[in-house]
Amino acid sequence: MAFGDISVEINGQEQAGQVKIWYGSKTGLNATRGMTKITQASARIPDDPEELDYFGFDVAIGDVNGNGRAELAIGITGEVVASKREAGMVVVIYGDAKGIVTSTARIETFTQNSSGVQDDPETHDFFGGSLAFRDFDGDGRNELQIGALFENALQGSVTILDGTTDGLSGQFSQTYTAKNTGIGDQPARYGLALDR
Ligand SMILES: [Ca+2]
Ligand SMILES: [Ca+2]
Ligand SMILES: [Ca+2]
Ligand SMILES: [Ca+2]
Repeated sequence: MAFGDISVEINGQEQAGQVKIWYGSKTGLNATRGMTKITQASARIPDDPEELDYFGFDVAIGDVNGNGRAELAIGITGEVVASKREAGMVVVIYGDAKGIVTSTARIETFTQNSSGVQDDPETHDFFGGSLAFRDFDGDGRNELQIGALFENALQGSVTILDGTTDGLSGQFSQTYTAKNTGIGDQPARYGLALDR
């Protein structure tokens, strides 16, 4: 189970945000293992905690490479990308036998500058504002849906990255917007709620 908490002050930076992870056990939450906290100050997590980063604005858990270990995706909607304020970024931490351990895990970041992700980082895109894993093609590996809530004057967009044996791939990614799905040119905030 993972929870995002964006109201927390990290290293003196207000609303930098953090994510708390509790592991399960046969009898409920694993109290022995306790809670793990992840922030942008954690080992090997890209960038730093900054004011209004909103790290953990949304979180999602799913297995993208089909190895039986869950990955953790974290939205950082307030992150500055290419000098654009609140363009937003997503961090994916791959799960392994130890769980989600940032000091050793494979870690990837996605922005609208990443290959296969349509559009460009712009001010107030809020990329990563909604996240969900779902196996759309039924191959046993989850695709990751990423909402950019305020893309194009609040119209919103959703990008889907393919789950492969090598992890998430932008190669066959698709981006849907309010416009190209027939909702039209209006502030629909397309992608605000994703089917999990
Ligand atoms: Ca940051
Ligand atoms: Ca996995
Ligand atoms: Ca954009
Ligand atoms: Ca799949």
